[in-house]
Amino acid sequence: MLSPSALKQFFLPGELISCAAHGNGHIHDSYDVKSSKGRFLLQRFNTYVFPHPEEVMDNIRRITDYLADLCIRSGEDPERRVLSLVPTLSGDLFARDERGDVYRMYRFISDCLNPEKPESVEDCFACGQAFGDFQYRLRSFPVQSLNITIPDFHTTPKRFAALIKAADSDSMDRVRQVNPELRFFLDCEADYSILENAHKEGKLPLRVTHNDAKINNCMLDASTRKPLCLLDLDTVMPGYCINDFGEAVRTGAVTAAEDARDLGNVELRIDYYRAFKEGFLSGCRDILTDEEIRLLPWAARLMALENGIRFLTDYLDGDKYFKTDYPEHNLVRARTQIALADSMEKLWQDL
Ligand code: GN1
Ligand code: MG
Repeated sequence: MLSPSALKQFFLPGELISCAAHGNGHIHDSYDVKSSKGRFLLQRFNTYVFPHPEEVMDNIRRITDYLADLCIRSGEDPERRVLSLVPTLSGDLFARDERGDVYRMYRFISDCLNPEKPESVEDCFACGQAFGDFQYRLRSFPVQSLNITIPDFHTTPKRFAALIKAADSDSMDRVRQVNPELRFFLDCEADYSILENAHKEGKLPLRVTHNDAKINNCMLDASTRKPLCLLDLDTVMPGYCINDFGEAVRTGAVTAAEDARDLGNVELRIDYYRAFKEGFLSGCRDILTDEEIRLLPWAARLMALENGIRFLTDYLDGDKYFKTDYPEHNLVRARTQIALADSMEKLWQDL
């Protein structure tokens, strides 16, 4: 529930017209705020997932300032190309209400869309290019200066260890329902360290990584469907940039929704995969190493496996992390990721 005092704390231009629930993210609660002077996104920030909002907001402020500055210097419109925060009346980047809940506000970008599913290979190319271009633009940003807002966010072996721990404690008495899924993730264990090992061998650099590169976090221009800007910068941290490619593929190059129940329909679309890859490589220009390019299919497979592991872990823990619409929602999501990882394995030679 949105607290009435939250909105009043922000520097909202114009008179308030309406405020309504918005979007389908798994983490924050979002509200579409309309005023006589424009449209804004108010979010109640999930402090269970991000215990240090000031660090998240500090990363976002520094990244958006840096990107906006690049736009100004190259003659692009920063208001359309970069997310922008609306400060509070006291000039802060987030507010707390009387319950201690945290809120922050963004300006809506006009005449654009963020697809839940691509409509064409051109959409896939555009989204891949947007995530690649993010890499390119931030290639000289001091990556080590970013706050680590969720440690080991994409360290897949640690995600797997958390699953085993949740299964061992079995606090909700759910393990007996998920034996085939646990078996599947146990059988894949050898794969989880592939990116970690490449990093330890010095072949996979840490870069400024978006880390939540779902296709619906990519804004396209509504008329040209060309890339405009990336949304949801909460998890921008040092990481392996190919995970952004992998996450875009996991959410965009697939025939079914993330929580589809009919697993027969869950497949990787190879034409979409190729378009994401071409787009990502073109956006990155020449900055990727040979090893990064070689590991692109692995990143896609690992993002499917890792998200499946995280959904199953949360199911065993009692659905504390991801928002759910019904009791087995996280289990259904985990099964979809297993089906997708399976489909990738069948298509491995083509990837
Ligand atoms: C969460 O809320 P959303 O949809 O942006 C999650 C991602 C997962 C995704 C699965 C901070 O993202 O890591 O991949 O759900 N974000 C966080 O759909 O955990
Ligand atoms: Mg998110």
